Amino acid sequence: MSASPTAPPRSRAVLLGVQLPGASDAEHESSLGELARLGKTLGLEVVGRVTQRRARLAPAAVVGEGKLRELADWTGGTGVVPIGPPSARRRDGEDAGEAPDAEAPAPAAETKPRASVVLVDHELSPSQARNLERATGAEVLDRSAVILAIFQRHARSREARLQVEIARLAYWAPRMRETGGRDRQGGGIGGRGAGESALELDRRKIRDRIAELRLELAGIERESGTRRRRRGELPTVALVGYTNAGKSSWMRALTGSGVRVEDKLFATLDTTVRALQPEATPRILISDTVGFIKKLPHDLVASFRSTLDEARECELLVQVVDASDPAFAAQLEVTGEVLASIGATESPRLLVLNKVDRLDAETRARLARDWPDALLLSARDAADVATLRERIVAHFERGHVEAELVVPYAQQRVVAEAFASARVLAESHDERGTRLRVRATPEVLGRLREMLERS
Ligand SMILES: Nc1nc2c(ncn2[C@@H]2O[C@H](COP(=O)(O)OP(=O)(O)OP(=O)(O)O)[C@@H](O)[C@H]2O)c(=O)[nH]1
Ligand SMILES: [Mg+2]
Repeated sequence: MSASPTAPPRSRAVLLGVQLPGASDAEHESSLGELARLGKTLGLEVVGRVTQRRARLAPAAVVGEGKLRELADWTGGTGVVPIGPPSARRRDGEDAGEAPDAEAPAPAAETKPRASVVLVDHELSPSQARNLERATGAEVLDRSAVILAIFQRHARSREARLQVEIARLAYWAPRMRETGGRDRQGGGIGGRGAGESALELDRRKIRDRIAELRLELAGIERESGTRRRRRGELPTVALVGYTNAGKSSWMRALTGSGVRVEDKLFATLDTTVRALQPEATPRILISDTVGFIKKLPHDLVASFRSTLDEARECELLVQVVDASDPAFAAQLEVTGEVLASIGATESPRLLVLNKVDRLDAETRARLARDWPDALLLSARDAADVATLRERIVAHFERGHVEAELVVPYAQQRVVAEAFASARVLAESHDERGTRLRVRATPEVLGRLREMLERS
């Protein structure tokens, strides 16, 4: 995989994870794997990992003293927290439930590539982050910081950039004093140094800046709200799901649009809306938007609220999940939680177990048994694309009824109207006029009949 063009070249990272009592080995493994992918998406080369089973995160520096030294071995730091709040001076033995880790010892220091970044699979308090930075001499990023940095790099539109900037300032404001001892203007992966650095501003200024950005964002949101209302009559389908599930691939397949598809996390940040192709009557709009991930930073969800309005205000949610990912059930849960948190619980949902082309027949059969209401599909299969299109069209035609209309030749306006607002199943001509077999809502049929009677 090539590094993203904006990433500093060849920065190396080491992962730090604690396996807490509630987490199974598989969950722990999949969470670290995801963190590694997030790191790669940022252009980092993940060279190692340090993990520990603990009853809880160590309050001072996440892991115990021994593990901290192992971590510092990767980064070239001292492995000890020099000075800090009282909690930093606690001895390791006081932390309940620490068990020795059975993993093989790390390779000798001379043969190891040095890492300049530590990615931590947990939310860190500002002092934990500072302690880890002091002990490792490396830049320390927790999950939220990594996700924010990816969003910052992938944001394209003015709206997405404003949303990310607000979330980023809100995240870094309480952390700037705590981590401000080292100067890495412009050099940091987490984005503290880039552009208008949070370090340069005090907290009050940050609050002012956030207020200013919110105001600007509100202006843009009013416009997009207007845009949504203007197309309000047309039924809309929102593609939602975990990041990298294949939403944009389905967007391309269903609408023929050239949206970005990448084997990257958070490739899409901006909402795209296009008509379903071949067109249905009336037209059906499909929207593709930002993906979800576990532990999505709160500030980010809050600032992407208007982007996520598409998911709240649609008539049908198509929830896409990567069925070839062993952790897909957990991803479905996360998607459900985020949808609930933004209030998108009313729209009917269609579940697509995607990427089934990667599965063997046996696994497919098992999934079909376990998920009887889901569609097992591949965005790469033309027949599957036709299937989903039909299901979407059928969803909107549920309340539709079939009828026959005879339109005298003097009233061809009604024929045009029928083609615009109903699905025309058959058309023939005889001495009385144009004979149409149509499917439409009772309201549309009523309107067409009224037009015929009026003349
Ligand atoms: N084999 C296979 N790969 C797929 C399928 N659908 C998508 N992919 C691949 O999965 C990766 C992610 O696809 P995207 O469509 O960008 O996923 P997304 O859900 O839009 O991801 P984000 O925008 O990053 O949240 C790409 O490499 C796609 O080519 C599928 O049905 N089969
Ligand atoms: Mg996408």
